[in-house]
Amino acid sequence: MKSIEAYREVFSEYLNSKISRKEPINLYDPMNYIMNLGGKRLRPTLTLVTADLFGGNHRHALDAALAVEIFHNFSLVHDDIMDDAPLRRGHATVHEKWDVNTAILSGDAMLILAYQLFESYEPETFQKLAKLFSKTAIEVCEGQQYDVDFENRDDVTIDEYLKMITYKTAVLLGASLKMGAIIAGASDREAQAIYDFGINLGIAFQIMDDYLDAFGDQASFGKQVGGDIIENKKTFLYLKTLEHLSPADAKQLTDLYSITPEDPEDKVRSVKELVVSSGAADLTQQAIEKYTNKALDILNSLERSEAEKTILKGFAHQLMRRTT
Ligand code: DMA
Ligand code: MG
Ligand code: MG
Ligand code: MG
Repeated sequence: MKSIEAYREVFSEYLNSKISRKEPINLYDPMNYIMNLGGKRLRPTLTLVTADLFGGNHRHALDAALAVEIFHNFSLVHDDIMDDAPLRRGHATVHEKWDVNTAILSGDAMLILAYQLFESYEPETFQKLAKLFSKTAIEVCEGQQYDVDFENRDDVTIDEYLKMITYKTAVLLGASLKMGAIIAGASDREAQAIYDFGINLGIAFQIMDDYLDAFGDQASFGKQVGGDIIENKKTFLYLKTLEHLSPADAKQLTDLYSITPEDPEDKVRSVKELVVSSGAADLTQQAIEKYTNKALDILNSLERSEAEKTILKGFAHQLMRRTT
C-alpha cells in the first residue's frame, strides 16, 4: 500500500464485488410519468397570464411557471400517498405504480428541482421568488397536516376547514399569480391584490374539488369518486350536511364517518343520500359562487388593462363550471 488513493481503490473494488447491482429506479421516471399525464396546467397558466397583465413578457415567466407546475405535481404525489388514492389523471398514482418510498423520494426531488428553476432570474427577483416559494411550501405542508388530523376529529368547524384549504390549496394559486406579478415588476400593492384574488379563487377551487369528489363523473374527474368519503375527509360538503341534518340523521352521519367501512361503496352511497337530503349540495354550490365573486371583485379593483383581466375572469368562470 503506497497511498490513500490506493487504499480507496482496494476498498472500492471490494465494495463493487459485494453489492448487488440492481437497476436503480431513475427518480425522473415517476416525475416524467406524473407530469406527462396532463392535468389542467392551471397554475403555470396563471403565472404566464399575470406576467403579461402587469406589463411583463410571459416568456420571461416560463421558468417560474414550470416551477409551480412541478411543485404542484410534487404535492399531488405526496397527497396521493396521504389520501391512499389509487387514481390520478385517469391512471395509477405514483405510489401504486412504483411504491411508497419511490413516490416520497421522487416527490421530494421535484420540490428541489422546482427551486432550482428560480436560479435563472436575477438576484433581486430570485430572492423574492424563493422567499414566496418556501413560505408557500411550508404552508401547503401545514394544510396537508390539518387535512390528515381532521380525518380523526368530529368537531371540525367551517373556519378550521377554510384555514385548512387556504393552506393546502389556495396559497399555491395565490403564489402562482404573484410570481407572474413579481417577474413583471408590479408594485407590492398589486402583487398582494393578485395574491388575494388567487386565495379566494383557490378556496372556491377546493370547495368545488370536494364537491366533484362526491358528485363528479370519475371518467372526467380522473380520480376515484367517493375517495374523500371513504377517507373520512372533513369537506365543505360534509360540514354543511352535518349542520343541516336533524340530530338523529347527524348522528347517523358521524357514525358512518367514525368507522372504517366493510363495504366502502355502501358508505359512499349512504353518506351521499344524507348530503342530498340535507340540501348541502346546493349550499356548497352557493359557497363556490361566493368565493369566486369575491375573487372577481378583487380583480376588478385592479387598475389594469381590461383585456388581460378578461382572461383571468374567464378562468374564474371556467373553474366554477369545471368537471375535472
Ligand atoms: C389537495 O387536496 C391538496 C394538495 C396540496 C394536493 P385533495 O386531496 O382534495 O386533492 P385531490 O382531490 O387532487 O387529491
Ligand atoms: Mg387527494
Ligand atoms: Mg388530500
Ligand atoms: Mg380532492
